[in-house]
Amino acid sequence: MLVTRQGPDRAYMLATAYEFGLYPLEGAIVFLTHESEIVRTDTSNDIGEVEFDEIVPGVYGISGEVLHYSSVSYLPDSIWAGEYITDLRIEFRTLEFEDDIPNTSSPHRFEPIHGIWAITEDAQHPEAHSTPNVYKGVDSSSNESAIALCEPEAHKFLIEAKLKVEESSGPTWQAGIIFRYQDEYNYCSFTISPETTFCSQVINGQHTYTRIKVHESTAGTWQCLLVECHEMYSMMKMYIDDDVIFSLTDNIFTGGKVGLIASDNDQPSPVFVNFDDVTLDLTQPYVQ
Ligand SMILES: [Ca+2]
Ligand SMILES: [Ca+2]
Repeated sequence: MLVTRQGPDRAYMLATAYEFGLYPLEGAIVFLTHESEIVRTDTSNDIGEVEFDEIVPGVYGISGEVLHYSSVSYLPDSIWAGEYITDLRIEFRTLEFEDDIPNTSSPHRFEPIHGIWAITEDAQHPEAHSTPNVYKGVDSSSNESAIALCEPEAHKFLIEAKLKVEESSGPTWQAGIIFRYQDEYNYCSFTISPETTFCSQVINGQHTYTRIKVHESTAGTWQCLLVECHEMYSMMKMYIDDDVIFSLTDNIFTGGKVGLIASDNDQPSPVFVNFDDVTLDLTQPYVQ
């Protein structure tokens, strides 16, 4: 990128927009703000870069927006005369499904594997999720679960998803996050059900609960599930609404895809699950 020569009384900033903490993101609109007013705007190029030159020293905030992702903003900070900033990261990590085509089964970065998936509307509880669009998974199959996978391969990662099981679902529902997905016969999952939460392994098609905990979940209520997998691919923590539910070491698979699951546990009672605000970071966790 061509760098304009700066006067000593001005500053320069090069920032890079990232998707999932890892992939440079083109087309992000980045704003430089001063006292809540937008003073400069640039759109990220094909390597995710935005550039602001000849900046008058002062206190500036930075915010960004791009198709499919939650907007981001960073607290105002001082930019000094003569300062030359090149390492600023603008992180887009949360998919809101608001910019996806209604009824599509494959919203940005997602692909359904089993079950029926579609972008639909659920405008209720606007305080709990980005409205109106959700990514709905339906399982009414007697021998498989509804699964949708997120596109990139994940080794160390953080994935968070909000979900609401619809009250019309049968009583045997299970819903949550899958990870380390190799194929439909080999993966791990973290799921909730009406009275219990589970950490599971499916190996060569054999399903085993590796952790079980009593935890009530109510259909019709939004909850937030999070799985993080630490360095060395083996330390895992799982959370519901910020409470640690499971903490374990498990090196059964060293990588794999992450995704969403809705299941009726092979009962003749369909399950409908609305997922929203899926956050993925492939550079996490930074700590521990
Ligand atoms: Ca949404
Ligand atoms: Ca099923």
